[in-house]
Amino acid sequence: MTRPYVYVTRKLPDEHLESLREHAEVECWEKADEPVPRNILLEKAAGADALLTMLSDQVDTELLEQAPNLKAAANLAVGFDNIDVDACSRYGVVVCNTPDVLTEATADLGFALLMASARRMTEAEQYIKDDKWTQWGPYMFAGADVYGASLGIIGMGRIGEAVAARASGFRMKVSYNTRTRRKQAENELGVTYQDKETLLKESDFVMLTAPLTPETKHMIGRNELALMKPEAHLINIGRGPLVDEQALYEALKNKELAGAGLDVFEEEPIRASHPLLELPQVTALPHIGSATTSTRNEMIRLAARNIAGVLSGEGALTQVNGAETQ
Ligand code: 8YV
Repeated sequence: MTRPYVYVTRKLPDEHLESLREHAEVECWEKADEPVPRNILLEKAAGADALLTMLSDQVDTELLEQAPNLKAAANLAVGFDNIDVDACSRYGVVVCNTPDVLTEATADLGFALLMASARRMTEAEQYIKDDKWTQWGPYMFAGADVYGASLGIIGMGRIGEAVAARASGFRMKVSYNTRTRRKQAENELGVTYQDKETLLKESDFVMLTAPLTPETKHMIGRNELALMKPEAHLINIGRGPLVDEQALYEALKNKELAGAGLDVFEEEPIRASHPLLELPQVTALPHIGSATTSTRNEMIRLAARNIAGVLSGEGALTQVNGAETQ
């Protein structure tokens, strides 16, 4: 019997793909830092039993139609908005993600962005690099307090909870808003449920950790930003399209909001000419929420084990779509 064939859409370290090689022939796209071109992805998918994909790869009907043997698409991310999950279910393709292993690293980065935005760290560092630090003034780069401030988390999943746990060490007053109320988090973390409007009005910091769905797209637009305090900061570690960037740009430019810490953007990657980058009160990162070496290693291992599980018939560890695909 021929061994299954798995296509991996980035060059990933061999040692983390071992569990996969036990079950399949594995081929990786030759580059670690550049996405596989769409035509090559389609060509490889046509002969593949499984794909190990990144957020930059679209797994859609066009691909599924041309991939008759495909049994699994394992995304190297907890989010899977690049994958048409319903279509995968219809085509009998198991969709997997990498939850849990990236929770703490992503929450760390969210908190780092919050601190950086509050204390104007990017702006202050640029001041030194531009060789402007020739004097001192009592309000030079005066920012916002983090300790004791209020934090509103929108999207209280695993990452939201991990952010709340960090915030408790800073004695922050944490509220949250999410589709379904999380009583356990309320009891364990001392967080309070608030409707979105109240949360936006009352929070010194608003952190977005929600996934991107048709319902969450532009959940923060002109009206929502107008509810926020002018001294407040918006932190986004979820997905760029949660925020209407044009509205955010205007709110920041008009000083209706103090700052924004953004790890994600509406269309990634952004270029240096992106309008938000001209604003000193924006701290921007290139979507590196889960980028610690050990977390990335774990994510790759989990994605590989998921595919191995599907191919061996044992089942995936972290499957996104329903049991009907098995
Ligand atoms: C990804 C992410 O790791 O997990 C997610 O959903 O956005 C990041 O943690 C990164 O985009 C690589 O796919």
